[in-house]
Amino acid sequence: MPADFNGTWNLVSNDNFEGYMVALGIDFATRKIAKMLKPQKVIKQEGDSFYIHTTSTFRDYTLQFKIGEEFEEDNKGLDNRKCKSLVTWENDKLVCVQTGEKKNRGWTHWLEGDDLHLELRCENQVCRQVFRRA
Ligand code: ECB
Repeated sequence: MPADFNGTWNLVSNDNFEGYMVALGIDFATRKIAKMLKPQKVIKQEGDSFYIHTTSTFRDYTLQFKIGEEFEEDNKGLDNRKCKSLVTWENDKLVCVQTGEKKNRGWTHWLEGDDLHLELRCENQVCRQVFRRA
């Protein structure tokens, strides 16, 4: 049985989001707003199909994918760069590699008790977010 990420999750901590956004080239004004946000994630997982909806008072982002199937990601409303994304299981972690203009770009999700962890990577920056079950 793979890990079950289904549910609604609220951000409780966000370490080095600033560094991650700088690495993505997000402008100062947008970063100032973005780092105040407390996004919520709704995750729907059915077999190998995932729907991850990240919402905030400023911008929303929706991602749908199947494990092991590469897809084009547009990062609309984020940095707006296109990349090729591939999500796979590494034990109970969900690992996404985002191949494109930015080196070492990707993210990893895993569960720890009632918490959902998300590590966001770009170039030499790592942002660590923790979400708690709503
Ligand atoms: C959508 C809420 C955050 C909106 C931030 C707005 C502007 C900042 C621009 C770029 C920063 C880059 C990423 C924002 C961080 C989180 C958004 C979703 C990250 C993501 O790809 O999550 C994955 C894994 O849950 C699903 O897409």
